[in-house]
Amino acid sequence: MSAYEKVPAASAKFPKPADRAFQYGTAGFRMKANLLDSVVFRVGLLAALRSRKLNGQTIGVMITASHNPPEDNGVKLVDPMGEMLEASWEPYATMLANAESDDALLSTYESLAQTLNVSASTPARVVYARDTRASGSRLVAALVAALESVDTEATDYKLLTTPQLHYIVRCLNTAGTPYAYGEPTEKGYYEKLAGAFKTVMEGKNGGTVTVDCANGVGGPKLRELIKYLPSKEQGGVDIKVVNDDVLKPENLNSQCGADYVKTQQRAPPSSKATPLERCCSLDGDADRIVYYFVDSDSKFNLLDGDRIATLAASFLGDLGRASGLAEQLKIGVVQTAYANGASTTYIEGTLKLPVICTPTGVKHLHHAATRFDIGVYFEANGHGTVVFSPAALKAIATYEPKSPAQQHALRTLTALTELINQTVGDALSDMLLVETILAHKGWTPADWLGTYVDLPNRLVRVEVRDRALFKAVDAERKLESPPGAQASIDALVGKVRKGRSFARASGTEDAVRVYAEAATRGEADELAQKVAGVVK
Ligand code: 16G
Ligand code: ZN
Repeated sequence: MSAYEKVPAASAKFPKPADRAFQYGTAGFRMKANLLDSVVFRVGLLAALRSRKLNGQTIGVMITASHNPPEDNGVKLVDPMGEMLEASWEPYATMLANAESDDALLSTYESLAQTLNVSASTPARVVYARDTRASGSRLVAALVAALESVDTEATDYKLLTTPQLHYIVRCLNTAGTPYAYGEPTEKGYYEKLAGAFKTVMEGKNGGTVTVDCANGVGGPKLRELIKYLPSKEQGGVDIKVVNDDVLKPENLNSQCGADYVKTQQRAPPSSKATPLERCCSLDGDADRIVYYFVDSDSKFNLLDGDRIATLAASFLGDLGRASGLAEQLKIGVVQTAYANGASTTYIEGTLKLPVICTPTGVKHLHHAATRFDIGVYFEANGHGTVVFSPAALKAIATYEPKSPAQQHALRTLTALTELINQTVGDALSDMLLVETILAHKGWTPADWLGTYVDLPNRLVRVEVRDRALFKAVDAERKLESPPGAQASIDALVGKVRKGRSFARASGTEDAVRVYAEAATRGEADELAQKVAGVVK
């Protein structure tokens, strides 16, 4: 008799839509919510299997579709240290999701358990949460049915931002160890961030910031966080919360949020910000953030992930030197090919820090960032954070400061290791980081923007017959196939000043994306159009 004999009957309530092929992509499964019940059920089975494989360590399941429209939803797994699911397990998720019948699902599951040498008698522990989408609670029911069918200890954390769930998973798995990450509760998250923020803001004057919450889960969670933060009078920041309506699900990500602002290159139409007022936008699950302001000539200025990365790297570099730890803390920055070339030049030339380029997707950047003592990683779209290596944490914790100035810098550095959510990019934590740095540097957003001048750039989405034909190499900066395409792109790039361009198949949509930058707007636009012509 199978240890998993309850699976087929449970699965029968969440039948797989016929003629559908599912794939665990860059950020899990994501699609129209009405197609997702069977997928969530099967992801639940996989979460239990992964927990058993890892000796009962807690695995997280997040139900969200991030910046996608309200009728979509998605599901992704969180590994024990709060990272994304290990890539070698993604194909198992895909296999389970595509099993055509309840019995096929059982046999796929059993053979996976056998191949992976997973014993059904090992405990399985799973925690889960969801964003504010209307379909979330229905999908949670599918998840719970799966977890019950394979005897899993499960805890419902209800509504959370994606990074809050990542935080909780890490806390649960490190409790009682020397690497304990914090209290595994939502309150613990707020207390950790707020405590660190109070310390880093001591003696500084915070500014005022308007936060667009994309009408998603970030809204209520930011309002909660604010209760723990010092007020502006107490040396904190004045945070104005807008677009935090979660009662009308259709408003989610609609005409607002980080993705809208980044792709439209404009403030949400609802924005009432006056010139030079500092604003930022979160995405629907609050793991992305971009800043922006309108200047006195009504020009819109975006401070995206590249800008946050350069700001953070510059500040951490200052603190490394001021604390006397510069030698022991090798700082590096991780970007993707989408990073503006001017940001890369600024990091290497002005900040004198190394830059690594990786393929798109948080897991690639995160992994590369762990190669530095302090790894700063951001995608241009606002996904990112800073990770500190165990050696860096130890150096920071044990260094004996030689002067009051060193002591002060060390105290700030220590608090930053607590303020920054090191598990994954976290819009709320990133916002407090940016506010801290601006307060320390005494900068306005215009000062921040003035550190370097972005190269004009253009992003084009190209519909192609078969995007699988497009194979990128060299961190997606070059096309290996179709044959000849790269040579044509190189020839076009060579004709414009400061030209750079690449084409890559999207991991989330059926399209190829073309990015181009050049010395002038006209040249960037023309280069993008011509390269789009090559891939069409
Ligand atoms: C996913 C990734 C995001 C990336 C985007 C690229 C995560 C959590 N999310 O949303 O980082 O920027 O895909 O989409 O890794 P694309 O492949 O369609 O350009
Ligand atoms: Zn997101």
